[in-house]
Amino acid sequence: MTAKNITAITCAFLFIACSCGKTSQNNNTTPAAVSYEKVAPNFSSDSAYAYIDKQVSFGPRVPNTAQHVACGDYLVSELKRFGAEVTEQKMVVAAYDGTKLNARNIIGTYGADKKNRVLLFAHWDTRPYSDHDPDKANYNKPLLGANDGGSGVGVLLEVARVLQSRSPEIGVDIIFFDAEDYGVPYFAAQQYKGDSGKTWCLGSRYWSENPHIPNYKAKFGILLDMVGTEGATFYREYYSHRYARNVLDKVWTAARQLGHSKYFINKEGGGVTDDHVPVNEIRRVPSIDIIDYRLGTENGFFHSWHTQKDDMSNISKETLKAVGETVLEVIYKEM
Ligand code: AHN
Ligand code: ZN
Repeated sequence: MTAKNITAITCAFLFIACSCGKTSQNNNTTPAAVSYEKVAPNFSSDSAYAYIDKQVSFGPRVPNTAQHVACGDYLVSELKRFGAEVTEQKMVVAAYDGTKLNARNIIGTYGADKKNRVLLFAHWDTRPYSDHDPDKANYNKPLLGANDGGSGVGVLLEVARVLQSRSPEIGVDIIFFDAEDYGVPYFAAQQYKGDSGKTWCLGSRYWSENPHIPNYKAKFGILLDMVGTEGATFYREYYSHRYARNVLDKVWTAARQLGHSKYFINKEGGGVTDDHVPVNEIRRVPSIDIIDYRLGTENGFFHSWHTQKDDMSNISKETLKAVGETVLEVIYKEM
């Protein structure tokens, strides 16, 4: 290689490195251009909030309980009410400790005949353990999951309502995955170390291996997980970056244009074992995780994560709106 070539490559590299740094700085500090005109219909955060409240009113939604069945039925009826074609995928999956979980993925389809599709997903089950509660006596208690289990579904139900009001160009599939949050409890981690990552996300893993439509494909996917608390911060999560960098760019750009850069931070975050991992690795739909990640906290998540306090008092309509508007904008711009 000639010296000139090396210089050219070095310059190109420096240019890329510098422009990346500059872009991320701008995205965090520049307010949305005043001239930006939203293309999507309005997202009602009051409605999204009400759908979360309703889920929480059933109590914890742990597989193999009556509350779980009742809430699942409610989600099916809501998707139908909003005009989706609904598929229920019932399955039995084995938890880390051998418990057989009666689980159900709930799928709502819009524009079934359209080839270009986007997949939106969230988990709807709640954790049987409050294993990060400050009080040890609560470790074996199930939690309400307003944020963890309720919020992503609440936002997507409101997205469903909007989809019915005006069809976007592309087809949309909304999947509520079950049995995401039955992973090895923190207090038993010693016993089960090794493949503990595979004990989470059982519903999405099942669907990725057995999609409701043979060989199901979508252009891209967006997972919403813990999207409801005040002061939520969404970083560019590691697996999302690895498998679906352009989707991160698309979503973070829409958020910036809408003035939501306070929530959508244009910086890399850590990796989270979540439902987008099997969807990326098994189903091969390039998917990102919009997940509230807190830098500098002990476990990386919001203060009530996996505690008895994950209740409605944490849910902020402003945060729901930022997420819902951003997702809708991406959907209505897609061809
Ligand atoms: C783990 O803690 C391994 N994954 C986080 C995924 C999760 C749990 N999302 C909600 N609850
Ligand atoms: Zn959880």
